[in-house]
Amino acid sequence: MYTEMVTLQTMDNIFYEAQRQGRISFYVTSIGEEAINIASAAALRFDDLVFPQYREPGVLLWRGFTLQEFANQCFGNRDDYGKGRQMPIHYGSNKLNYFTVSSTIATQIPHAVGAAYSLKMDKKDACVVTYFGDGGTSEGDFHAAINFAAVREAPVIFICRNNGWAISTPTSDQFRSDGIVVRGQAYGVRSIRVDGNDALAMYSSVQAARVMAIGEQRPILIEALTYRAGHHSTSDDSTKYRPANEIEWWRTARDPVSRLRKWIESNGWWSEEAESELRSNVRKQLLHAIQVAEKVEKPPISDLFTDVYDVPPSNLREQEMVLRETIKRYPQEYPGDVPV
Ligand SMILES: Cc1ncc(C[n+]2csc(CCOP(=O)(O)OP(=O)(O)O)c2C)c(N)n1
Ligand SMILES: [Mg+2]
Repeated sequence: MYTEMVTLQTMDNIFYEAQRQGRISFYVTSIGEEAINIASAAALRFDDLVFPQYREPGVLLWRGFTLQEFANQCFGNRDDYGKGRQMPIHYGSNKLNYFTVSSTIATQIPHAVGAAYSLKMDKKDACVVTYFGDGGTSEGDFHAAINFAAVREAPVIFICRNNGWAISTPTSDQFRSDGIVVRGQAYGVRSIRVDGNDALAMYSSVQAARVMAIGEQRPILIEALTYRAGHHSTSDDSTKYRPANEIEWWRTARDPVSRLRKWIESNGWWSEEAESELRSNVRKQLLHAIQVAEKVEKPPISDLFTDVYDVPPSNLREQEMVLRETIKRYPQEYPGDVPV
């Protein structure tokens, strides 16, 4: 768990820098939420289906998505499973039971509950896990989904990352309830509140939740208390709406990565040398992945028009024709690395 938390932290730093250098268009970090990401993933089984928001790439990392696969998606190259049709960080993997990230807040929650209900009907020994932020619980989708799960007793674990902010909106401007845990209880869903910056607590709460969700065939909510220690995304500067010393305190005194490190060190399982070797290895692998991803050709223009309709309708065919003619007429206005 510790090495994956460090990998996630390093990936965030390197991809964030790559965005700042103009090499990718957008990025979202999970800084401060590494324990929620990795420890929850570690407590699940591979057959459990994951419906993420966007600040949980660590779950995918834990399941074996390679750094090269992350880089391919962020660079939107030919090897990206989404064929470059989504913004960076919208990862997905059929193979790893990880549904593709959808930024439209909370839409994954009803999908997750529906999938959990289908697992129940099929009597599968697995559950569904869905992640969302505190902001996600301000959407109608959250309420409809959790009520459906409660009534139909669907084996789903709702993991809310209460990180205090929905972009620049603090939780005090979103709700007057005592966080999220009471919302689960109000819908008749057993609910746990946990310190999201404590990897061991996170692990044991998700492990217990999984046993209940599958064994008792019912939903359960986990509210993981944390703090979004990075900006919301690369389009945001959070020092405009919150004090820099507050961010600094969470990044240092409350950092979940160094907290777990202290514990493994005190058990004699880790050392300064192991730490620097790990960090330099991961850094090297990431820089290599970025260099490779950058050189891979972009998906062809024709991919823009596939995968929605079995037979493309006439208006779509017309759009493709117009696009191709326009590119031919103004070739200098279009990126040269996209095969036409
Ligand atoms: C339906 C919808 N409304 C608004 C947005 C714009 N938006 C993107 S992220 C976000 C905040 C979400 O906050 P939260 O769920 O707490 O997640 P966090 O970013 O803190 O991890 C908003 C309002 C959106 N993507 N979708
Ligand atoms: Mg939030």
